[in-house]
Amino acid sequence: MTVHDSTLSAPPKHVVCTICDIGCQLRAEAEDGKLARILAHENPAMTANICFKGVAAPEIHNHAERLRKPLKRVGERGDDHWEEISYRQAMDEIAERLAEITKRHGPESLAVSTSGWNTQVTHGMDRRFMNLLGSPNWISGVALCAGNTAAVNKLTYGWFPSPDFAQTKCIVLFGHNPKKHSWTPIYNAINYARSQGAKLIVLDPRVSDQAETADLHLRLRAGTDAAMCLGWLHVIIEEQLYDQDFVDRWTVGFEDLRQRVSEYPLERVEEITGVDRELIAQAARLYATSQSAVIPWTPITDQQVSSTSAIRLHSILRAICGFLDAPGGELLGGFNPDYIPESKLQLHEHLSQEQRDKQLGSQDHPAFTYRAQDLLGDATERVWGYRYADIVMGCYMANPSAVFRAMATEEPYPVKAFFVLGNNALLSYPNQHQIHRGLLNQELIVAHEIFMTPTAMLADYVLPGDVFSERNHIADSWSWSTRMTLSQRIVEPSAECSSTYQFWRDLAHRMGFGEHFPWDTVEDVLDHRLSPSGKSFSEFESETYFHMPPTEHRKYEKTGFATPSGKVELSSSVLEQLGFDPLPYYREAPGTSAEYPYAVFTGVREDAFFQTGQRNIESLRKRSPTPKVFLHPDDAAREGLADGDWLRLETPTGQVVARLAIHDTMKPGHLRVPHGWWYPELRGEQQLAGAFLSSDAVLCDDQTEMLDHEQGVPHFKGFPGRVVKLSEPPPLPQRVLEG
Ligand SMILES: Nc1nc2c(c(=O)[nH]1)N[C@H]1C(S)=C(S)[C@@H](COP(=O)(O)OP(=O)(O)OC[C@H]3O[C@@H](n4cnc5c(=O)[nH]c(N)nc54)[C@H](O)[C@@H]3O)O[C@H]1N2
Ligand SMILES: Nc1nc2c(c(=O)[nH]1)N[C@H]1C(S)=C(S)[C@@H](COP(=O)(O)OP(=O)(O)OC[C@H]3O[C@@H](n4cnc5c(=O)[nH]c(N)nc54)[C@H](O)[C@@H]3O)O[C@H]1N2
Ligand code: SF4
Ligand SMILES: [Mo]
Repeated sequence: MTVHDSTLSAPPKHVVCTICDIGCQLRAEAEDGKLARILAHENPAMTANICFKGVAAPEIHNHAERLRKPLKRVGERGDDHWEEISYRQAMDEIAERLAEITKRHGPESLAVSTSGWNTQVTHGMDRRFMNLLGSPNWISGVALCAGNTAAVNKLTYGWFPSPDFAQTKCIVLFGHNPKKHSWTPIYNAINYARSQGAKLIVLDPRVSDQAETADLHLRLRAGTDAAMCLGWLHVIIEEQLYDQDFVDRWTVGFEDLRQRVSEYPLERVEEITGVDRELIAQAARLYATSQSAVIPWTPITDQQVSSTSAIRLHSILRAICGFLDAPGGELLGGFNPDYIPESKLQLHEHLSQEQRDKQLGSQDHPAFTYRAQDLLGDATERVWGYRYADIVMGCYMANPSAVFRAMATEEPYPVKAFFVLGNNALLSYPNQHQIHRGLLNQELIVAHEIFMTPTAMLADYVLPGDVFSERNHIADSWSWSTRMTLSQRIVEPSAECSSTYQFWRDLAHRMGFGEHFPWDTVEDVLDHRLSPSGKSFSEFESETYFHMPPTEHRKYEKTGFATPSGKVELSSSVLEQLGFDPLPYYREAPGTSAEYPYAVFTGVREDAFFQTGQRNIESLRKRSPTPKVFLHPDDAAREGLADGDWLRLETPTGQVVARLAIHDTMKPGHLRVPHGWWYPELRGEQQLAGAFLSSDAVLCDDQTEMLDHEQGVPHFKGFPGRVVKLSEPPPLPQRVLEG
């Protein structure tokens, strides 16, 4: 269990917020053994503002509904009836049942699903456990967000860069819309860059907050980002706006790329994207001729049928315009030499080739699985010193849709044990009904959670997790940056709570590989991870809250790039070897029709919540009491709908209810759906607390034509749908309807 410290003190300590996965550096104060207040950091660069959710951390951490005791299911799966048991009993039983299931069905019959921030505080121990056991079937929300971007970036230049906002002269946002209460540090960084004269180009179907003040706004049709990038390249190559010297010395495949790009003249790109060709050319010129420029990571291109091409096209733009590892451009940081990365701790080398070959989805959609990423192993070792570079934990994943299919159908083999940690899996991937069938077909489900979620309600065991105010940590953004930031425990966790680290460690000891988990506590792991720096965690925490080695630019001049050719692969040798088109292209997703006339995009975060969370936090729920679907006034008028009406949104895959919000910022013909809605207050009244009523995951399909070929990620940006006015209110209690 967690080591208890009797000297917990009241003065503010440094924390890294993990309510969302951006990890703001803040300070926090405790009173009477409870988190009392979140305070701004003393470093002026980090004090600009704190988001609603961060401020609400005390309400979240001290909430009456926080899980505090391990629960064991009684009755049918999903009935939500429990008995409280001890942590020790829960772990003993889980270990025994897992051993029995994996003996019967093989180690690959265990799948694990987790997510961004919670993964980071696990120190890679989940993968370590699975690699020792022999299961390759690890999935995560990062398959749809940043993790997959990291894996696909590696195909082109062997790393996942981070933008140098502080010095940049041009920022390009492909849909990404950081706001004061959403992705707050990036919002601050953009504001700072703009105060220093940086130009802003926004590509977004609607007038987003960032679009409102942008220098150029391109209102493209949803899902057409790859075509837009091909149009930009057309201009940049034709007008010779690229960095000829870099292209000659450091790239392979430029002539093939030129050929491919010639298939996308601006007339064609205008037709696909709906954006005026002159505006496309103007934006491409502004980007390419800026002294420095960044295309920050965006989830928008992580979730389209042409995702791999779109992500690669961002990489290619960065490279040929000379912005890679350059001041104000995109920094290829590499591993922080003072901190052992998760990539090393995960022990991927322990997983046999036979088990790697069983990784679900890797045959059809290999890009972020072992099958593709292993082809980069030699180059990664040569340039970055480690064979595995699991940046953002997105580089050796199974395919989520393939895992849920195997759970539901037992094809190509049975997956019968499912562990879900810090992830509300039922609502967090496409095709929610298939996920549900998969969960119902399990012999063992373990959820590690801080609140009872619809996914946890389907578990056999629910283990209470700790939160950031209760754990020590050093965050390094999953090796995405070289920053090391301190997070200090300021209050004691409940006695029966565990960290995700502790969970894997304790399970490993029960399953016979305790020797590979020699660290008793999180602090012991932190000491180990810090060993290259010669410091212990307590020394680090007493000396600093932040450490970052000096930035060194254009390191590739000494080492080459971590790709098989050592160059930037404009034409990807890895994709070619796997039988895919080595060059980027645009593919149109199944489109709108008379029956389903709108292009639906999901996502667009709500300020009050992180993803599927916090609907039970009163101060936050007040800000957004009900789910809202957004529509342009002309479309609403044609449908005979008024602002605030309850409606049903239908797609060929499923339907949800929500209230209508009419906004002239919407692009006509498009429907915007929020992510992650369920109703904690309906627990006990509706199946799984209304998990199927308003969740975007029931709307999104994951049949082959709706998936990106190379990665198998779903198309969340522009799938066909329609709205239906409800003749009577949806099956929700009055208090929700009035919300
Ligand atoms: N259908 C659909 N799916 C999506 C998306 C979408 O728009 N639509 N978005 C995708 C994106 S961009 C992302 S980033 C992912 C996000 O996926 P997740 O990061 O899994 O997001 P959440 O839904 O917030 O689930 C996190 C869960 O962790 C719990 N939790 C919070 N803190 C802790 C902790 O400290 N310890 C433990 N053990 N648990 C904790 C919360 O209660 C919550 O239930 O989802 C992806 N999936
Ligand atoms: N408050 C709050 N903040 C959050 C989160 C949260 O849940 N709540 N989640 C965090 C996470 S994990 C993520 S991934 C980020 C996501 O946050 P963002 O990166 O900002 O992404 P979204 O909010 O999904 O959508 C951003 C914009 O993309 C536009 N868009 C929709 N479809 C397309 C398309 O096909 N192409 C283009 N170019 N644009 C399109 C939308 O109109 C919208 O304005 O937010 C993070 N910050
Ligand atoms: S943006 Fe808000 S919720 Fe996310 S880490 Fe920062 S303070 Fe926490
Ligand atoms: Mo995300």
